[in-house]
Amino acid sequence: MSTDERHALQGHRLRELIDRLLAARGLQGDRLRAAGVDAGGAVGMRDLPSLPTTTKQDLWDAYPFGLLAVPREEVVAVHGSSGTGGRPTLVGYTRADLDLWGEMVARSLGCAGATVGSVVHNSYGYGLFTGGLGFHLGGIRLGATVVPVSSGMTDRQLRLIEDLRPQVLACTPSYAVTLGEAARASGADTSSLRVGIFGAEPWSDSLRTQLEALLSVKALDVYGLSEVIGPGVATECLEAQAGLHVNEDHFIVECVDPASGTPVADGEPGELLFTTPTKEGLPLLRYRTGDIASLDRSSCRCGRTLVRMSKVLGRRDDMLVIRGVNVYPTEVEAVLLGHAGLEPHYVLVVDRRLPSTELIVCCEAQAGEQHRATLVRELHERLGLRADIRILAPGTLPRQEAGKAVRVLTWSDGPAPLPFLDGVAR
Ligand code: DLL
Repeated sequence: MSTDERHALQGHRLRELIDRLLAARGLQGDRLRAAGVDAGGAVGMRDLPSLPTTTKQDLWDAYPFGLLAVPREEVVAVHGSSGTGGRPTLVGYTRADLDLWGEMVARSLGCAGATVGSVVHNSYGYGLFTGGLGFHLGGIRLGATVVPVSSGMTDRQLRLIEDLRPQVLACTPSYAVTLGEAARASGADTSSLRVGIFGAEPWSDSLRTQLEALLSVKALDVYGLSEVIGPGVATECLEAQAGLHVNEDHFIVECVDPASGTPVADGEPGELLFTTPTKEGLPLLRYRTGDIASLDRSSCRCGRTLVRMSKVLGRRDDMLVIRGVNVYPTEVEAVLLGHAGLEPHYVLVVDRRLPSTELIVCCEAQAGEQHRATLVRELHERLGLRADIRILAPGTLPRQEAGKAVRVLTWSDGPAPLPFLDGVAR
């Protein structure tokens, strides 16, 4: 679709959404009225930046079903995330929402070159989390063969990969490392795999290089969040692997300065906001994701005209402030894993036992000491960061079997968060 055509479609859908929100008489409708909007017809795409926003706090305040725009009986499934900072975030899906979700994830799989008959090994967790069931619906919608293996039990996963010979692996990047290393250790044959669709947590291009080598696949990034729909909001294409195409006919994206909320220029990092004009159960107006990325409207070599978002740098609240230097964990990851000889495992420990915060970077390598001086220099040169580097023997750090990787631990007082740090003095 041309960008002009899509812009017209977005405007039309936005007006319909506003009418639905006003009619539902909930929080979002009230905010629209308070902002002087009492009919969708009066609003165009250019007015979007001045419309009210929605936040995760609004979802928590209205927990569990307060923000629904349809009667509760029309909700046919509930998904969400357990969340780190509070109550679970729950989202109700109508039958039409599930259809839309399936179509969006089918597009993600299409971005990865999957087609009717492709075998998709789906190791995203099944349950409340949207990863497993999202790829399940998407694979079925596409007409692929889904292997609903969910996360964990890595030996069984390898057996299924050997037996069913999937071309597509869908899982978190951290689980892809676990699976790849287990295959390498056991000699399991994963040679049928062509492409991995990895998302649900931030990961760097350095990890991409390592994963592509470990699993002999093209590694693509897929982004999404339960509040918007789950996976299928945006996906990298196989052709360019350069930015994630946002399905903006259904998810209108904006990028704003996280502090002021004003739009940032294309190419500048900012917080992503999504409006979901075609969702029924829990449609959202200008939802503030907290995720930091930039937008790119240049044309892509794959031919898709959809705007691309960069890889997510991190969440607004994940930024580390180490003695005045602001860094996202993915920036540290990019330096560490870009360094030949380091294993794709690391944990950042923010040591807050004294007023001046220190960063302890724990990573793994054979013959570790030879890497220390270069890592110290690269972290300082590229990020301005001075860190205490601990290079450990391979296998020391905890491995990811299920859920999202925990890359950052805080040490405020008491025992060390990782046993090998006991006795580290400040
Ligand atoms: O993580 C949905 C998903 C499942 C996406 C499977 C991709 C694959 P939630 O559990 O609600 O939903 O978590 C959403 O995870 O706001 C981001 O902070 C982060 N996130 C999701 N995908 C990516 C990604 C799913 N590709 C939150 N890169 C989002 C970086 C991501 N962060």
